[in-house]
Amino acid sequence: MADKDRIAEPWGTRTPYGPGEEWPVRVDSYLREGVRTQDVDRWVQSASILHSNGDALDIAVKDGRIAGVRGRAEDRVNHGRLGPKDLFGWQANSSPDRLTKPLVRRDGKLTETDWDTAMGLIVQRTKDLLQEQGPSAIGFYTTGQLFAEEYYTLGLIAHGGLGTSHVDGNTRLCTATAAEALKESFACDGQPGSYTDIDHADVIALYGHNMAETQSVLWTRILDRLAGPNPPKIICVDPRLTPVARAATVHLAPRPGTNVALMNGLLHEIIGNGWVDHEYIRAHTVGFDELEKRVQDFPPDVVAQICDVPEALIREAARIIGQAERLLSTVLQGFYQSNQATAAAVQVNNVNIIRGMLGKPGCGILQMNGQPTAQNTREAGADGDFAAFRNWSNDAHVKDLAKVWNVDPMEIPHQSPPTHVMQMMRYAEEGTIRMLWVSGTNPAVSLPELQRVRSVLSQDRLFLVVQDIFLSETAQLADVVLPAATWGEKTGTFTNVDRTVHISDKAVEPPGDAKPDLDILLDYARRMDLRDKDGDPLVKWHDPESAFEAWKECSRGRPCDYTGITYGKLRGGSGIQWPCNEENPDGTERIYQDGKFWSDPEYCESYGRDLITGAPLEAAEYKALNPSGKAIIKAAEYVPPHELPSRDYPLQLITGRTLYHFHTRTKTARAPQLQAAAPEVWVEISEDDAGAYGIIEGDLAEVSTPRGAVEAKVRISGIRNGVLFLPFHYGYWDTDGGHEPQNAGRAANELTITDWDAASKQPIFKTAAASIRKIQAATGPSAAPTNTASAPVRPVGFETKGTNSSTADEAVHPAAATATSGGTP
Ligand SMILES: Nc1nc2c(c(=O)[nH]1)N[C@H]1C(S)=C(S)[C@@H](COP(=O)(O)OP(=O)(O)OC[C@H]3O[C@@H](n4cnc5c(=O)[nH]c(N)nc54)[C@H](O)[C@@H]3O)O[C@H]1N2
Ligand SMILES: Nc1nc2c(c(=O)[nH]1)N[C@H]1C(S)=C(S)[C@@H](COP(=O)(O)OP(=O)(O)OC[C@H]3O[C@@H](n4cnc5c(=O)[nH]c(N)nc54)[C@H](O)[C@@H]3O)O[C@H]1N2
Ligand SMILES: [Mo]
Repeated sequence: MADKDRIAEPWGTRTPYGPGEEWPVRVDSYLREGVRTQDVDRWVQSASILHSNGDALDIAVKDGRIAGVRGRAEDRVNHGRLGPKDLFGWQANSSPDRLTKPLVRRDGKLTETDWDTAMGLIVQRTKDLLQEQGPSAIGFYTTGQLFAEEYYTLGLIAHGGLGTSHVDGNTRLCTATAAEALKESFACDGQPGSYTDIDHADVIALYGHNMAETQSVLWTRILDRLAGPNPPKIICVDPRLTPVARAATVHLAPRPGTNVALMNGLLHEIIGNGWVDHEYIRAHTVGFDELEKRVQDFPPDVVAQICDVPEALIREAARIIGQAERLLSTVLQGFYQSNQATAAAVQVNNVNIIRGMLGKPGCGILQMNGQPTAQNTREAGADGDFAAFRNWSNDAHVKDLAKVWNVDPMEIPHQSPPTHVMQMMRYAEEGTIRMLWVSGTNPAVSLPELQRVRSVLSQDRLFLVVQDIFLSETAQLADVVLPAATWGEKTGTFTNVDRTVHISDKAVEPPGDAKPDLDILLDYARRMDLRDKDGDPLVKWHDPESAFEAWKECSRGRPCDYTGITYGKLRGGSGIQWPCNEENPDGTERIYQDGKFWSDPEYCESYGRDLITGAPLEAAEYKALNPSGKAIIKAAEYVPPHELPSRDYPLQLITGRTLYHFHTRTKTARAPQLQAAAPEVWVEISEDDAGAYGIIEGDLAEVSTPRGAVEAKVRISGIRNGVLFLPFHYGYWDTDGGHEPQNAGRAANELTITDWDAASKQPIFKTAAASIRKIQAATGPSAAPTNTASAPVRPVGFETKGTNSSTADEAVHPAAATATSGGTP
């Protein structure tokens, strides 16, 4: 056992390994001060819920309270490792300001009440609205942070019970483009890559993905390859000098919003140099000719102009990608939340497709998820998708689901496309959505253009229900607040990016009267007396395991087939990758082997869309395009961002994350080690721009866009010229318990625009025109972390490190290959 300050060293000790070898085991653990391993009463199996990686861990329980966590050596995902959020984030569970009782608004004030009163109000309002207006009056806005069982129940209640199509998740802000890009290229959601591809790849390209900070354990796997023999080459596409960029063989730092131009440039070189697998293209794909034509307009010199990236670097990156023997590509928010999100993400798929690099060790695509359970929101249909990747536009699929649910197909709303959250906000603004039930998300901080969002959510005529574990910024605007039990206090399953399903067991009792989200939904269905077509209760399950069994039946025969998984099988060993069924009883490491896809017109989840207009393809159009189930190569033209720099707003603003915080910080700000590492908002600017604006490190600056202004201390970082970066974690809540309205002036989303990608409907959080001006001279450096993308270009007099209480244990098992690599197909 060794001690490590995991705030100063987020990735811990290197355990180098070579291509094709097993990633060594290193078990990380952290116990609350004063608790020793031998004091722990029991360990309860779970996985991390503070990102999409699915780090498996056990929860230590001491005297009925959570006392710490320890990574699971036997799990295929992390081989025992944990990141800083995994190690310290659980402390939020026992925060004294957890919600413990339902609240209802009386005379303008939120007042404690009992469950009967709170649920009675919600049920009465639902019934009144159904009578007055019908299901279109009611909307549900959920999350990527509950469990599969909960989403499946919510999807059934909303779609099959009430019959509303206003159902979406914050996954719209998060992974809508991941799902859409997979639907465009493979006609179905489902991740072609596996984390084990990192063990085999000779080139790993990360597009708009700061993996080092956002899936820190996955990055540890890459760091260990980089420290071993025959390391892979890394390509990084990001306007900031992130830890990924620092480790890269080639770092391309394009102008924000120019991803499609850059991708077309790379494809131009790859195709022009003949680095393509023509045999694979001919046998397994449609659409190559169109791509070849389209990218002709994007030679490196033209792309260099558009993206403001050196021409030689474009050629060099293309050569490395084009000559890779085993290419792993990953994509995240730098593409998904930027201009032309889906079109850009699809071009990454195209690179792997035309190189024939799919379904083989080291050859994968990870269209990443962000949130821990976002995959399940999509699978279960709680984001407007159709359950188990069924196709909304295929009547046979609607009938099939109606059979599973025992309802009339006509009762499942499928005539109009599901409403995405930005549209739901519009309907609420116009007054046609009159009840909105928000669970597990904090839109008053995370949606774009917050001034507008606050005014929509605080209207008198909107009945707002918020189901959360804290009195979040959003909960403060609610008419009814429902206290939820969370991770560690309830049982359920969830699925990470690479299709690995984990179980998370209940370790401790929730505080006060808080209830698991599943129980809240089951209670609502019962009180609403929702029935199937035989007059039996619509929701036929009563606890997590019976919900899981029902979900398995729904998934039978679909790509995300869970029928071979049981709670029993998930306990004790490693997580299991779907599809897992009779054919693949141990799960499936890689899908799309031998050029076989789920894109047959009768089977596929989606017929796809026009990448520029977002218009959906008709069944007949799709059949003509792809009659026999191949991969679809879709070209895209480059269209500049809608909001370009101007005289008043000469810079570009992008927003995103830091390693130490999770989203709106409701959990990480309550973990002292994490909060101390990134205590307040900052803005990143390049050294050249700082000079031009007469700004130095630590100055208080005002950042403005046409929507509003934010005040933040300046960090002079390695960000490219012309671009400003704001972390979006800081809302108007403060760790001292105060809710300071003046803090509204520090939330990045005061500045972001109401605009979204035409195909995925994902909001554009990463391209806005902005200006900056100094408003107060520095008294010291900004508090931004120094060991992440916000690292200063010159020393600022302090370095991010932890205290005694940030020391975690590391047990490296060098040759102890106890880890399993997941199922073989
Ligand atoms: N520490 C931490 N980890 C997390 C989370 C968290 O809040 N904190 N959240 C989780 C969730 S839900 C998500 S979705 C993921 C997100 O994970 P990431 O996508 O890795 O994180 P972001 O910081 O949002 O954005 C990634 C990068 O996009 C770059 N970027 C901005 N605009 C552009 C552009 O136009 N082009 C290109 N190429 N790059 C651009 C930014 O500089 C940034 O470094 O992280 C997950 N993990
Ligand atoms: N400007 C800008 N905005 C962004 C982004 C960006 O990069 N830039 N990224 C976007 C992305 S990718 C995402 S994912 C979103 C995230 O945005 P949000 O979803 O708003 O962020 P969180 O803070 O995770 O909110 C989750 C809420 O659920 C509560 N909660 C936690 N666990 C439970 C539980 O078990 N049950 C219930 N009922 N509640 C629970 C938490 O207390 C919290 O209030 O933000 C988006 N907004
Ligand atoms: Mo996300």
